Amino acid sequence: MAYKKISAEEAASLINNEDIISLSGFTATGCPKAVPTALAKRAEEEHAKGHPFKVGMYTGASTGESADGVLSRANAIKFRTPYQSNSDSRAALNNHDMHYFDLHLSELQQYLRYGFLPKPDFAILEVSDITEDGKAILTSAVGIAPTIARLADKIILEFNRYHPKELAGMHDIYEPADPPYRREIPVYSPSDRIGVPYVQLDPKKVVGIVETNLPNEIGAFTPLDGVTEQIGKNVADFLYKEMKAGRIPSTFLPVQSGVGNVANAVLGAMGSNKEIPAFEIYTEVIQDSVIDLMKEGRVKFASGCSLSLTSPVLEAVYADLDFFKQKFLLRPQEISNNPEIARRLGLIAINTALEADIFGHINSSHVLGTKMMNGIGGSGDFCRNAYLSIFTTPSTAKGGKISAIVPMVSHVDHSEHSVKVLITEHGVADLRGLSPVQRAETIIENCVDPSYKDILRKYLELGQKGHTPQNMNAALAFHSTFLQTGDMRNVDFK
Ligand code: 0RQ
Repeated sequence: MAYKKISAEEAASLINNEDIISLSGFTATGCPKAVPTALAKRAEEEHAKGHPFKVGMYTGASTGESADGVLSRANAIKFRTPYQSNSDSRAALNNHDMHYFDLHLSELQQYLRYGFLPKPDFAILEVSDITEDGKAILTSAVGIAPTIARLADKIILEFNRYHPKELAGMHDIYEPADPPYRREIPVYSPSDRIGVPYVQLDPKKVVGIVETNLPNEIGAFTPLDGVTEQIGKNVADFLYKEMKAGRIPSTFLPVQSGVGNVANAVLGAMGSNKEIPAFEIYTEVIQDSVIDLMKEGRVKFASGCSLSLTSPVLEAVYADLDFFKQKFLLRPQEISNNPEIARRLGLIAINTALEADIFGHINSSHVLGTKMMNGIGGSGDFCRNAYLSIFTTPSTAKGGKISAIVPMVSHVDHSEHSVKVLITEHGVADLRGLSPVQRAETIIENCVDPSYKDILRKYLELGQKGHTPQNMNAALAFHSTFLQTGDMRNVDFK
C-alpha cells in the first residue's frame, strides 16, 4: 500500500497546540479512537511540562469515550461543535473549560464550506478499506467525513479491522454544490442512492495510516420501564389513528426517530403495533430496535447517517451483511438531516424533549435553563420540516421532583410554531390549530403528571391578559423552586 503506516503516538505528534482536528463518525460509531486517545496523552504530557495544548474539534455528532471522554479529561479541547453526550465533555463545557457551539447537525458541513467556521487542519477518518488512488470506505457512520476530507490540509486514517471490507456499498456519499449553484438533492424515497460508495481523498494529503482493531463504544440501552413503554404505545396508537383518519397515507410515511432510550422504545412500539403497516425510516441514528424490526419485515428500509448499534447487534448485522446491505444506506449528515428532503418525503419526526411548556415550546438541551445536557442534535433539522412533528418526554424526572411540563421552558430549542404533537406516558396533546390557551388546556389535561395538574391550572389562571397568558413573575417559579427546595411541587405562586 502506498500509504505510510504509523503508530497512534506518531500521528498524535503531528498535531500541534491550537490546531483544529475533525473526526469521522456520528455518535460513538465510526469515530477514530486510537489517535484521539494518543492525543489526549500528548496533551497531558505537555500540560505536565507547563505547556499549553488544546485543539479545536469538529465531529459529526457525539463521539465515544475514546475521543470526547479522554480529550475532555485531559482538558485538551479548546472549542467543540456540533453535539456531544459524554459526561466528562458535559462537565468541561459547563465549567467553561471548552467552548461549545450547539448547532443543527445538517448545517455543519456547509458552515465549513461557507467559511463560517475555520477549516480543519486535520481530518482523522476511520476506514474499513482504502485504495491507492484514495477511495476510502468508511465504517459504521458517515457524519461530516466527505467535507472534512476535502477541506483539511492533512488526513490521518485509522484503518479499523473490526469492520469488514464488505461494508463497501452501504455508504452513499454526496456533497451538494453551494448556492447559487445548488440544485435539488435527488432523494425522492428513502432508498434512493444519489452518490458514490466511497469518500475520495487526495492521497498526497494522507500523512499516515494507523492500524487498529477496536469496537465502537455505544452504551447499552436502559431496559424498557413502564413509562417509556407507555410513551411508545401512545405514539404508535396516535399514528395509527392518524392513518385511519386519512391524515397519514395508508402506505404510511417514512419515520425519523431521535436518540436515546425513549426514541428506541418508540420505534419498538411502532414495530409491534401490527395495525401500522411496515414502514421506512429516514433518520440520522439507526438504533438497536430497528434491526429486529427489519428481520421481522416491519421496517422495510432505513436511510441514516450511522449504525448506532450496541456491539452485539452490530456484529449480528456484520454476520448477515448480504441481507442488511439491501436494507441500509448511510449518508453524510447534511443529506440524512436535510430540511429539503425531510419536507419532500413527508417525515414523521419523533424527538425527545427534556422539558416542554404548556404553550408548546420545547427545551431539548438545557437542564434548568443553564446546564447543557447534550445539544439539539438533529431534532431541529427534522421537527421544523417534518410532515408531522412529535415530541415525547416522560412527564416527570428525578422521581417526580421535576415536572417535564412547566409554565415557561427555561431554554427554547423548538418553538410552538414547529411542534405539532406532545406525548407523555399519560397521553397525547395534538396542538395543531390550537390557540395558546387551548394548547395549555390540552397539554395540562392530557400530558401532565397528576401531581402537577392543579399547580399548572392555577398558573394559567394567574396569567396576565394577552394572547399567551404568561405571568412574568411566576413563569420560571417551577425552576427557582426546584433550585431552592429540590422539588418543583413546593411551588407557591405569590
Ligand atoms: O438523567 O439519568 O441522571 O436521571 O435527563 O433522560 O429520560 O433517560 O431520556 O435517554 O431519551 O434522553 C432529551 C437528553 C433524553 C436526549 C434527551 C434527565 C433524566 C435523565 C435523560 P439521569 P431519559 P433519554 C437526536 C436528535 C437531543 C435532542 C434530540 C437528547 C436524563 O434525547 O439529548 O432529540 N436529545 N436530538 O432524569 C432535568 C428535566 C429532565 C431531566 C429528563 N426536565 N430536567 N433533568 N432529565 N428531563 C440526537 C442526534 O442528533 C445525534
